[in-house]
Amino acid sequence: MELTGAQILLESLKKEGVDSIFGFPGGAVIDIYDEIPKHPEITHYLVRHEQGAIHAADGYARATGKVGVCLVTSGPGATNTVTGIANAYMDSIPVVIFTGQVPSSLIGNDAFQEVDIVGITRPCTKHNYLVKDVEDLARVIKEAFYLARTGRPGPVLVDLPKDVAQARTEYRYPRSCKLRSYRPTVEPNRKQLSKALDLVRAAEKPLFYAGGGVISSDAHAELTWLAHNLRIPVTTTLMGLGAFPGDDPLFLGMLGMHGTYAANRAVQECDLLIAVGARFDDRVTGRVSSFAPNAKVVHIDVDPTSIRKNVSVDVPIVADCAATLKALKQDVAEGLSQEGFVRDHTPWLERLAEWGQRHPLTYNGANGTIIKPQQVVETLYDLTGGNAIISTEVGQNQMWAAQFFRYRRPRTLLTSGGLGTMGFGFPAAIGAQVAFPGELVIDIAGDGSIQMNIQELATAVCYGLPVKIIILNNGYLGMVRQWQELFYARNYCATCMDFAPDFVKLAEAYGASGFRITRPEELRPVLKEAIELPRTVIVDVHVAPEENVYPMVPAGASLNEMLLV
Ligand SMILES: Cc1ncc(C[n+]2csc(CCOP(=O)(O)OP(=O)(O)O)c2C)c(N)n1
Repeated sequence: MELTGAQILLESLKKEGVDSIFGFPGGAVIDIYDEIPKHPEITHYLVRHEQGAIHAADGYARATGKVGVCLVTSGPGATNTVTGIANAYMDSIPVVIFTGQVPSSLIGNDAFQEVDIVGITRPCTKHNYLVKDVEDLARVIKEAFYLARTGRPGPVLVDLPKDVAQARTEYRYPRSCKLRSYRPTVEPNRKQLSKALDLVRAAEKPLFYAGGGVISSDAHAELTWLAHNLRIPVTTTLMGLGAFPGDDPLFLGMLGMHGTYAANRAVQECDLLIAVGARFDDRVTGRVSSFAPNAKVVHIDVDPTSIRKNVSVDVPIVADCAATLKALKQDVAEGLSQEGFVRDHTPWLERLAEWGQRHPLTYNGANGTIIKPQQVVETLYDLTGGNAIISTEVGQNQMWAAQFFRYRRPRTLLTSGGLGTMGFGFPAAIGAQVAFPGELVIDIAGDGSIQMNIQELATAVCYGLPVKIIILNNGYLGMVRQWQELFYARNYCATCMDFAPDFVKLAEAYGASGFRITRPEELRPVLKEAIELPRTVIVDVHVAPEENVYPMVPAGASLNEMLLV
């Protein structure tokens, strides 16, 4: 049967198992919107700004492991998604973005709402397409989903001119993709694997350094098994939180700029660093020349270009993290029956425990009149027992959410790691809540960041999504203020948010519920009430204005040059 491009799109989404689309309409996509109501198996969520749509699709993908889908119109609709596309790209999140385009005959004519979105997003998509012929559409959609979810996942954009959406052709959805130049390596090379195993067996002070790749490849169970059976401690990146149980005695906490003392010391002292699905970015390494100075480095990553990009590696393994750790697990399981298969790591583990006890994550406690932001996160952890999906904005709120909440399961922390996008957390929480209506989803926010996509309150309320926004309101763009305090002689230029809306009234104006907390004794009961309320809620918590995030490795310093509380 012949279908239009718009019908082909919807049919293909159905074939891909898509149940939710986050989008915003316009002239160039009106034919597609005309089809959506005919597909009750797909729910379209109308956001209030296209940046909200892409972050919601991204949050949906992070929380589920499935591909998130976003649909916007041409021109400003498309450009409004660019930050979110770059955000997904930096964190390797699978999303497919459909953008409308002006009719083919007008492309390049300076037409109304025309923009070269394929050109604009070339550096921040894994791949992108301009569909010129309706005959290509089904194949392109198949490829887009395949590319987004395989290898190193990432965003793929499909630009659809209006005439292509209207044109008709015979519909047949391809069963598989034939992409000659794209063949991600999944299985590890046996020789490299056995070299890595030799290093593991010889190491006295080994350390796992796990990144977001462990989560995206579903390798957490293997990582946990290996760490437990080999007695190797684990540190993770921000993106890797949840890849290993946050309450496990072998877990050292996050490493890097705001990492724990024990994790950073461990990196500097270890004799073997096994990096899994991590990319050695500068927030993790500090000064690269003095990063892990005593360690042999094994690097497991599906993306060959990320290996040796920032640090030198002794044993590179280009493969899927889960496949590699599975293979390693098999070898280790056979070996463990032999006496002395690996060295005894007890002295190393004792040393790490001592470091952890000497400098735990801490803060100068509340004095009875002022609420500490860390205390808010701790209380949330306590009240939820850790059973929540947490998203964050960017800044101090993000670091405290990383440090003081423990993530026991993968996909329970949704945070903008690579791009550091203020305004990400709330729409991402919406995406996660759409995917998991029964779960508690909390956005830990700053008073600055939350104002960047606050309009999505309408989306949350309209679809009955009971997302909780907990604002750590310090009256500042806190993280920048912290840098100004520490490194720019307290010149607080443009970081004081001396005007903020009344967040309680704002919540109410949108039909959500609002609470304000100003005294420590209110913290627990009000947070509890807010969590239990089955509605969209904002809690505006007034916290110590000039609290800093510690430990802190100053930019460009080495990981053992930490500022402590
Ligand atoms: C879109 C965007 N603009 C600017 C920045 C730079 N930046 C990083 S943290 C930060 C302050 C965030 O303030 P707030 O949301 O109030 O959180 P806090 O640090 O106080 O917890 C800024 C401005 C950013 N990360 N993203």
